[in-house]
Amino acid sequence: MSSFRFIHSADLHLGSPFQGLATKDAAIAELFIEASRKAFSALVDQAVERKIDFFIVAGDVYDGDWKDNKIGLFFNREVARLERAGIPVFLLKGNHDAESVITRTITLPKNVSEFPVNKPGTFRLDHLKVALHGQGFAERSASENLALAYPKPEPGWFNIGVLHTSLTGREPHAPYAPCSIEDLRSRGYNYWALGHVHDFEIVSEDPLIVFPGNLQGRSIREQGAKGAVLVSVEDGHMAYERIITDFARFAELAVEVDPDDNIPAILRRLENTLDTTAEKMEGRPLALRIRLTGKSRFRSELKARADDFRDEVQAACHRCHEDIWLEKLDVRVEPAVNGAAVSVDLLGLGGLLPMGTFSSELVADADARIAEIASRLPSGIGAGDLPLDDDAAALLAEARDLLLARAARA
Ligand SMILES: [Mn+2]
Repeated sequence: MSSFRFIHSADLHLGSPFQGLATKDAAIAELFIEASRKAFSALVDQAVERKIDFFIVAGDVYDGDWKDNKIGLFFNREVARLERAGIPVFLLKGNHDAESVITRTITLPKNVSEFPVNKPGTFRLDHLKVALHGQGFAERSASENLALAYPKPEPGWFNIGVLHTSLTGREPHAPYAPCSIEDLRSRGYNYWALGHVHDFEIVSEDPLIVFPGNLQGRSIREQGAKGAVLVSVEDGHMAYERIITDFARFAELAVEVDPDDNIPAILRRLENTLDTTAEKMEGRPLALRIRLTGKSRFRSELKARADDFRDEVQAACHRCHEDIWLEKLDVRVEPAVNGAAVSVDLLGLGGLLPMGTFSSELVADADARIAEIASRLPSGIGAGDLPLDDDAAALLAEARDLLLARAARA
């Protein structure tokens, strides 16, 4: 067998909507919006610099249908750089850029080969003795086990299966092209280049079955370092390394407050905890979700002054590092004493608001309203299990507490 190197990437999601930061700073928002494209450009730079032999994208190049040709022009420009470097590119359509989903086209350079969507196809690199097998998605959802129909391996060659799948299920990813590790193993290939799951995962070492994850985190659901995988094959022996490509990062931090912490004390406590967060950034801007937990005597003050408090938390982040941006402040503190109930009784609101657990009718009604809102959100945002990041009961509790805190101040 010959020696060669290739890059396995997936889930570029070019054109993905940006899911927001607490900051209203347009320049910072732009930096996060641009990050997905910059991540792909950085990966192309690496491919050219390291003189790899071929490049795989295992589905979801695009996040959805293009609203104009801008994203197609961008992709063409980048893969044309690979063509000028003599690097072939193999594309597979995933659920987000299935044949039926993308209605516009831009002619791509000749180095780009795309797997068929109606049956599995094979591309051969004769000089390397490498065969790539794959089938893309015709429709947004693929419920059949595509892997089982993949062809027999080319004997004596290095065989790669390219597939967009969630295997036997990877929450919260939709269960498309379901298959087991045994199904993949049964094909007798050397490497499985998977896509669809956005976290990096080595599913199996023999054969090597890999999810590279996406190139850039796009929301708080996609935390930590993101990138692709570089695979080196020397006389049949495989080695892999991650190439980290993200330009901005998402992280979460939970801080437990003390019941007697007033607002300045909470901010000091937060600042002390934030010191370790800077390590997660590795030179990148960080979108940080901060969750405050525990009990507090100052809870109603926190709720009533939510906007000012959020800005104070952002300021505390910037005192630790100029590039820590608050993605969301999630205040989950419980009252240290039952202060809220006292103020309710004073105003005579006690009978109007449900104070304990909410009735199932109320939760069902809230769920229906959330589903209605989620369906109107731009593509992708409402697709998760919890489109508004919390379940209906938590959102109802938040609304009730906000009302009570405002009433207490009135
Ligand atoms: Mn996908």
